[in-house]
Amino acid sequence: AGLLAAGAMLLAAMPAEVYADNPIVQTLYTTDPAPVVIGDRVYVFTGHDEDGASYYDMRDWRCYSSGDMVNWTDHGCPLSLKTFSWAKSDAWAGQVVERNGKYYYYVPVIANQGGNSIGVAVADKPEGPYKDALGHPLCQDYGYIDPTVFIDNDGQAYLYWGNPQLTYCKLNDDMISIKGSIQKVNQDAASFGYYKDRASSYEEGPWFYRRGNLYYMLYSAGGIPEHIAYSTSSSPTGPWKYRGVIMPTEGRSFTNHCGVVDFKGHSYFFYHNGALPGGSGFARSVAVEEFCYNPDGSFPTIKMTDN
Ligand code: FUB
Repeated sequence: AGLLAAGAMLLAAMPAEVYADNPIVQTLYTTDPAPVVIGDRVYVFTGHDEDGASYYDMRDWRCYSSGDMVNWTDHGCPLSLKTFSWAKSDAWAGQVVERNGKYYYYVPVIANQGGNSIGVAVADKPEGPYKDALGHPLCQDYGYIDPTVFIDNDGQAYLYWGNPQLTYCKLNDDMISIKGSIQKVNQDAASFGYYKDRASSYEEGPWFYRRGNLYYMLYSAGGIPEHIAYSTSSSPTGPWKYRGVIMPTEGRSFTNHCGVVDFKGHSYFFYHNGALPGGSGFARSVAVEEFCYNPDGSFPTIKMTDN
């Protein structure tokens, strides 16, 4: 594997003082980070904006890992549109989860015949290569993008996704079939906030996980430009309660997209912006900030690095 694809990130001894050489990948434009801890490393799966694009031009996904949040290994391209014979474009925001020694990668794409679709690919190693697990979409409908996956303590896996309608299903233990029916989430203001003239601030990019007995739904919010907000629930399927803004709108990308992970006793918030030279809403870069949860489990406000 290539060594140090990304800029070095220096973590200071004092937890409050973090000096990050963001963006963490400085060799190409990366988007939509999905971090996951596997063994003693954190892997970050990303999208990839092609150079020189004036609209979304995204054909493959990328994988990076680190054992210390300082030195990053570039694992290259674990998955691309070519993995799915039935897909033609829009390799957007995906996420990987491990189950029983296999790695499942859920991604949104546009099918050859048109239509937002979620595909699932499987590999024996986190960095792939991944193979299409089904030979067809797991599910398909208007706005079916940005899947986030989480396996609860009782072994039940959940998949959430959607723009502008947050939607979810349970997965069977095989991780490649849907258990029961697909459900739409209630998105009133008490659940997902109110922003300007929008009925709900929820837009896209959900990131679903559990911490203690609290379930978190982080998401891109507020339309264009986006900020990151969150809601919590005592149940994996809601009802959700709006908890506020985590990362305000900033930077040169009109989208943002987050992923959160705890790694070696620290909490990290991954996101994207347009901070590399030439950066824009279609030339984005993944960055990370260390943070501490407040004692009640709420998030602090996190400021992005946009230098
Ligand atoms: O990267 C393409 C799309 O932009 C993602 O699916 C959204 O979350 C937004 O980041």
